[in-house]
Amino acid sequence: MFHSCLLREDPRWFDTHLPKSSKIPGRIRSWLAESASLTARLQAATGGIQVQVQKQGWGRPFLSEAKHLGLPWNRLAWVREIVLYGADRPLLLARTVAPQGTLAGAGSQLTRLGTRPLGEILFTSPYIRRERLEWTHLPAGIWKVSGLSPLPAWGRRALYRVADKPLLVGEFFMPWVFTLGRGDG
Ligand code: VNL
Repeated sequence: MFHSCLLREDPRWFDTHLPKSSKIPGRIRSWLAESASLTARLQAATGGIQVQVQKQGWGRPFLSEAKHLGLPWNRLAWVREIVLYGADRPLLLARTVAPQGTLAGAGSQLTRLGTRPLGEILFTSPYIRRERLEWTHLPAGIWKVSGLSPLPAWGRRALYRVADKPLLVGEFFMPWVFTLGRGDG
């Protein structure tokens, strides 16, 4: 079984406190560091978003994901991968990985999301909080999905707790997102 329908390999993540993070331009940082809902921000900037689910079900975490989630390297986890469209363009790709134990109780909503954006749960549930945040700059050509920008892409990965159980959400931006809301999008 392969790891991802979106990515050819595990991205290289770096800590947001590293010196190189401070060199990222402000208009990009503002998205990478956003602490409120990206769903809501993209919705507001484009007037309407649609979630296209690429994969949802049991899958293989990348090694760095298994480590973050405290899973043995070969343990399957629940994986959701989506492409988010707005204004007729792909805007964001997201990969969510949850160990089986996270899907019990409050986390069981995750498996019933369908095409509703994950943000609807993440930012409305009192049981969910964000912990660690990391960033990445993906090389061109890492995508398995067609119709995306061929340029290198910025991304972020956040570890959340759902009723104290871990959930990892990686989000990758198409470059035109950084021009949204400036009148030249
Ligand atoms: C999802 C994940 C949607 C991360 C998102 O924005 C996001 C999803 C709409 O899996 O539905 O930022």
